[in-house]
Amino acid sequence: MYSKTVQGDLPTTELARWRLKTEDGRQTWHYLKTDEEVAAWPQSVADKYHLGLPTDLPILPTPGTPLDAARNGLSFFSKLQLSEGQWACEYGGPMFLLPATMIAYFVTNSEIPEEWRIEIQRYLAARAHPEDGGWGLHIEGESTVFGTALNYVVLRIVGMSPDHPVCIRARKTLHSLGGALQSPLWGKVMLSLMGCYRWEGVNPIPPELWLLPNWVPFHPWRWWVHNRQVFLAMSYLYSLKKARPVDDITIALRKELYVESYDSIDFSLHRNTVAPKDIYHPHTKALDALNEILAVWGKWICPSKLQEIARNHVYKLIKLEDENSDYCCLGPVNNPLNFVARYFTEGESHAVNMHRETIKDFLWMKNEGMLANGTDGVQCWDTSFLIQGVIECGFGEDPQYRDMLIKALQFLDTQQIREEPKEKDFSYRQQRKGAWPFSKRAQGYTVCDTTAEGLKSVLLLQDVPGMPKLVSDERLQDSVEVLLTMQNANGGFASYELIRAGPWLESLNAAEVFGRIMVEYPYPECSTATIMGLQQFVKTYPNHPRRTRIENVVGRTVQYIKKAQEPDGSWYGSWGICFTYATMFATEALKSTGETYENSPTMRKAVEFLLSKQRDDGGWGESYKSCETGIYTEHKETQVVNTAWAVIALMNAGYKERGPIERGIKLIMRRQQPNGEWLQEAIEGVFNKSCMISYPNYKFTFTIKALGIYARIFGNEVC
Ligand code: LAN
Repeated sequence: MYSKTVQGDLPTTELARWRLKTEDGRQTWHYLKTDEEVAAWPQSVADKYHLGLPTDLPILPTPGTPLDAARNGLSFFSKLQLSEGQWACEYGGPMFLLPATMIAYFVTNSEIPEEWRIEIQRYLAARAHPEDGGWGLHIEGESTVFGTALNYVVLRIVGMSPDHPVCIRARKTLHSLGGALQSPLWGKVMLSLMGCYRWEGVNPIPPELWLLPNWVPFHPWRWWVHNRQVFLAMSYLYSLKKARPVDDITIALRKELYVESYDSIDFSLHRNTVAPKDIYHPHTKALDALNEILAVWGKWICPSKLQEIARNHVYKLIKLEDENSDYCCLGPVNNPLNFVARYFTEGESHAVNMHRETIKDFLWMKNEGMLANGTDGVQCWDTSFLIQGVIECGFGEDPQYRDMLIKALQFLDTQQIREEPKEKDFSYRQQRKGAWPFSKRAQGYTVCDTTAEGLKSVLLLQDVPGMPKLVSDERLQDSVEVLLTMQNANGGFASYELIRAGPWLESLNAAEVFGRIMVEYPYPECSTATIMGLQQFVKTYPNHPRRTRIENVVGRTVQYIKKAQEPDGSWYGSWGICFTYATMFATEALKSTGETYENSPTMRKAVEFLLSKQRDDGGWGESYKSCETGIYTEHKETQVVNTAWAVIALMNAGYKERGPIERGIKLIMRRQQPNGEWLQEAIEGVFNKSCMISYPNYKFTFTIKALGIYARIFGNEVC
């Protein structure tokens, strides 16, 4: 990750006054203004750690064995557990989320607190590209118009002067890229809401598409849920064509963002004007043709009555999304867009106030300042991995970890989703009763692998002698039922829903900056996690009536995973970077049905792939470029997280040669700090092929897991 750049004379808040609050899984940062408040609410170790303040955690005895190292890691990581039992962390990386949240705040006349203003300026200054001062799609990417134009707008919204060196550099880069006219679609929409672009320069996003009969192969209900929910809100806003009233700041921004004079631009000619640097997925001819047809349709043909019917229909779906997620929404793009949609329609209202609040669930404070997370947290996901790591180490019954584990179990108990969404079928939702979300219960979305990891972790913990049984058989069964609804015809599992249309729909991908965004795909990672959860259930309930069905599901999944193997023996990872991530999962699935290095050509190839990528220092290191290009690309440094994934994969394969595995383990041990922590290295995660996202807790959870598995298989020693 980039190191800090010169920040000019930016003020800062007092980091010692920030606190992370957790209420039923909802995590929000608070700035304490008075000394009384500070005295009444002391800063926790987790607060300090996340803010980059000294934690003063003790230096631990130098670990002599892998399990000593795991214990040291846990000694540190356990201090970061929040009071409700979960782990939190920064979940940044994407650089278009803070703009979505702040533009929504601005457009809806919401007051942006002073401490946010200060810290957002600091964050954007710290994360400006060290060479040109712009921003990219994500923190490690090159500057683009999308990143630079929108974050420039954020800086101005939060009060930075256009004459500040950070703005001057960013503007220069923006202009050298062609200015805001070159924004991709989502940028054009956000700028239009601001009144800094014109709706006639936005390609059609017609709400009428929602009125098509469901059998139509490209109906939006078939789209990947993230793209669908963003499209839903955008189609409504596009149809309203409203913007924030023009004032001094709009007039100033219109001058600053463009190379040409704003009033001279004929926006209708620039629907397809996008900077080459921004394009990951170029328009297909089919999309261009469709856009032209829809532009004529919208302008000349579509009766206004039909437009109104479509708008009302879409608005109903928007309201359902709000209500089914307690106004948190699926993510940090559709929440702010729904917020604006509701504000434009209802003015000040309960819904608008709720959005004003829930935007806070996405904001994160750290030493560099304030940013927007990719979700409303990583609560259930990271908590599940920590539990599994501890169990792998054989520490389940260790009294030292008892309280920590009970709290973790309590957290998962409270965060399981307990009921179906309102108007489930009308709003095209996947079954969710029994699911564990990625973040918190209120968000309300099932994901197959977050459910499965939650299920597996609860089963493992409740199996530990003396642990309370908090989640009943019935509720565990509910989660199994959710998983069983999610297998696709080819045997694989996708993310949130069943696959509802083929990859051909990608030819209508209008987002320009992302790949694989139109539909669900089967993923080896999600598929593995799902069957591991199901198999754990069968272990706990060997005589359960679902057993045969589960065995059948597992068999079909493993067939899918085998087919998904790349010719070099790896698997392409869609959610972590990259081949090492997916190979860890895929080998676990194969192992679960008895395949090993000795008896399976698939496993052997996987092992050969992994061994071929091990570096001289014993580690593995993959660059995010692997995700973009689909070709294994070395990071210039080896990475603790990639190394943990790779050694876990080799151990999954039952590879008997201790040497390469031990060298990886030794690297993990060498990189551990005297207080038990591992330091942040390169970014770990990805989505939609092109956008990277941080998973800072992986450097704890997967290292600990790797150390535990190693000790179990090879004995608790390294030479
Ligand atoms: C996530 C985070 C978790 C991730 C896993 C559980 C790891 C994965 O196995 C399944 C997919 C899922 C749930 C996932 C999907 C896409 C998300 C929500 C994200 C990568 C975090 C942020 C991203 C979201 C799409 C960001 C907003 C951007 C848009 C394009 C709308």
